[in-house]
Amino acid sequence: MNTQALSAVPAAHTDFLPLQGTDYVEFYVGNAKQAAHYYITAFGFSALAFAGPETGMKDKASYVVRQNKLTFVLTSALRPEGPIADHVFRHGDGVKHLALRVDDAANAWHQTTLRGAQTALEPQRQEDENGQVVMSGIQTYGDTVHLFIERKNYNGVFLPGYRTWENPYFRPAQSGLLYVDHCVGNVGWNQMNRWVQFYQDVMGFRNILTFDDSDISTEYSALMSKVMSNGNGFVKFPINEPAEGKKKSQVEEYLEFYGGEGVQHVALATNDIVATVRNLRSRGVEFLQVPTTYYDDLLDRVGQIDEDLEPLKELGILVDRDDEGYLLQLFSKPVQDRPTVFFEIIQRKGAKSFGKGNFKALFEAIEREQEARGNL
Ligand code: TYF
Ligand code: FE
Repeated sequence: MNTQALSAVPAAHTDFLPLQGTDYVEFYVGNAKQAAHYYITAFGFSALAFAGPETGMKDKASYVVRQNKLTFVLTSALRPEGPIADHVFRHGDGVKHLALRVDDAANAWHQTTLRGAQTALEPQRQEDENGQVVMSGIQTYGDTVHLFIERKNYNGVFLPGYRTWENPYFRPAQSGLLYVDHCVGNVGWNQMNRWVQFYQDVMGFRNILTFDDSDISTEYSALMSKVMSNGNGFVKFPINEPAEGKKKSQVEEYLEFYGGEGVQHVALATNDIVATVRNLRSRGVEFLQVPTTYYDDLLDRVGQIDEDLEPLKELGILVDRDDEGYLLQLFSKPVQDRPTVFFEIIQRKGAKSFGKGNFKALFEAIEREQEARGNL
């Protein structure tokens, strides 16, 4: 084939929803002031911005914290009625918005609603002296919403309506967390394929990995999982559904305590997991424990790795290998009293997979926690 013929072939497809990555994750919580303090103190985020009555928002308070490319928003209702109070009453603390950065938020909304998305926010322009932001939103699983954020014409601290927030007397060091690697949703019985279809048809994502019951033994906390990725791979959303097993599925436990479908974990990337986990642990973040026997045959399973085995063992860090490299990961305990949302800390060294080789050890650890809660 000559170049002329090649250039005459129209592009196979263009991405109708180009995403630049995760813009922010917004949690609806019972006490945003204290939750923000936790992410600063325990996770090493920095205070960035605030919105509330003092900035003209009468019904809510939002605290924005940032660490490198990671932005979390902690939002609480100020009154007993309203959508934020209702969300927290039903779900406890949880993720409301997975906000995605786009170049054109009106177009993102048009493209996705055209393909069947339910609207959560019609394209809306917000302005202040720092420029303008366009936002729109669509519903995903449960009460979770994807916001599309267009901020190319904005240079304010976060969004219009927010002002800079910081405490000069309290600036804990960061912990080395860099960006959102992936966000996992737990959906209801037999709902995984419905949501896979949604991400395919409505958002133009592809299914890049599938874990079924042959990967995830029903001996253990049973689930099925499919990983959905957008075109450039910047946004990855695995979807879990419960599976029938010998014991109660961890996904079922989540659905029961969350009061429906929602975000199960957010995976946070680091490029030095030993330092980051050591730091987080010393600041009070609690992680799942695997038995030290996990490390007995680790190097036989994953081969040569750059890290010393001792610190990995001391910190309980898990390792898995795929065709392209390896990854190191560790999972926190749930970060609220309900056994719902938790965090994953992940360092990728070439691997693009999700730690399938750790499922057995991980799910046994989760199962021990479920057992201690009386939910098995
Ligand atoms: O995101 C993933 O797919 C991996 C594996 O409760 C995983 O982190 C799946 C389910 C779960 C914890 C981790
Ligand atoms: Fe994960």
